[in-house]
Amino acid sequence: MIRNLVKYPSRVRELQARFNAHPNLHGAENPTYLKGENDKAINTFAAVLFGLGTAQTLRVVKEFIKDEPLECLRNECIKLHEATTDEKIVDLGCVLDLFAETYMPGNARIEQDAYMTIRNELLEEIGGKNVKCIQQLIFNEIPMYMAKFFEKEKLYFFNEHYVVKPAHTNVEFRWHQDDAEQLGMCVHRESIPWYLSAWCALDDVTMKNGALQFLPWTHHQPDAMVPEELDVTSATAPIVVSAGSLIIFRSDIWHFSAINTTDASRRAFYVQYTQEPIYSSPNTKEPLCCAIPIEIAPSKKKYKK
Ligand SMILES: O=C(O)CCC(=O)C(=O)O
Ligand SMILES: [Fe+2]
Repeated sequence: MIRNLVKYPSRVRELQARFNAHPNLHGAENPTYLKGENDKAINTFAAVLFGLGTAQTLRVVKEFIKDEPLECLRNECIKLHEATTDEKIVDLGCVLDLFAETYMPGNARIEQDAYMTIRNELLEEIGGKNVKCIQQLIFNEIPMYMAKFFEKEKLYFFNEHYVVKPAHTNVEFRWHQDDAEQLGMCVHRESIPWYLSAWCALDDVTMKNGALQFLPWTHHQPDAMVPEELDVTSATAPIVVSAGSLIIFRSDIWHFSAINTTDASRRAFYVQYTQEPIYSSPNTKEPLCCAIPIEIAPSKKKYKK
């Protein structure tokens, strides 16, 4: 089965349904991945693939999340998984979203405390634990690391979800750009600057359980509108990383992930940050998903480029 990206943020979901109905954009065959020079697993130690910034779009950060926060993310993901079935997960495009069924009041979209209050309530409902380290991770550690790629003193939390590929599921994420999927129905899409996703491996990622591949920015094809138009001969090899590693990439970079042929789920936590608030339309100040400001004090830009 070939899956489109099916996230989204509650307000996007309705737009997404229309987007998915578009025959040119949905259910298209995955372009054949031709083996080439770079058809080797990039191992965990290839910490930097490409920089981020102007010509910088993709970076692997080895084992960024460890110990307690990694366990806490896994526990949340387990609770979400237990609250549903593998079949339903596949129907949901492998996305597990704590907020999927929830109406998010305006303040929870723009204020960290209000957001966390709802998040913790939802978590409690499924038997999860309210732990401080996740808030730290989402609103401090990951954004502080990401800040250097934006070159700004402030960034905005946009969205989070888990991506679970259950054991032996024949679901791949066809080649896509996240912004095309998430902003597909925004009339003002052209004016929205690129944003960044941190894809955090919660399990060791192997060649068999759904590793991601990217089309390097050096081979970016701005004219390709749909995957069929994309030449992926220069794609990276599947990126093999250990649990806790981040893959940080820009919203406009093409990527793909393979099926999971193993006996265990392949889980990831996916969190996104924008340079500016993204509103649902040019005439409103309603965030498309969330637009929670995070200040980056210059002194906190502690991670070296
Ligand atoms: O986790 C994966 O396999 C890919 C997820 C992805 O690309 C997405 O959710 O946009
Ligand atoms: Fe994606």
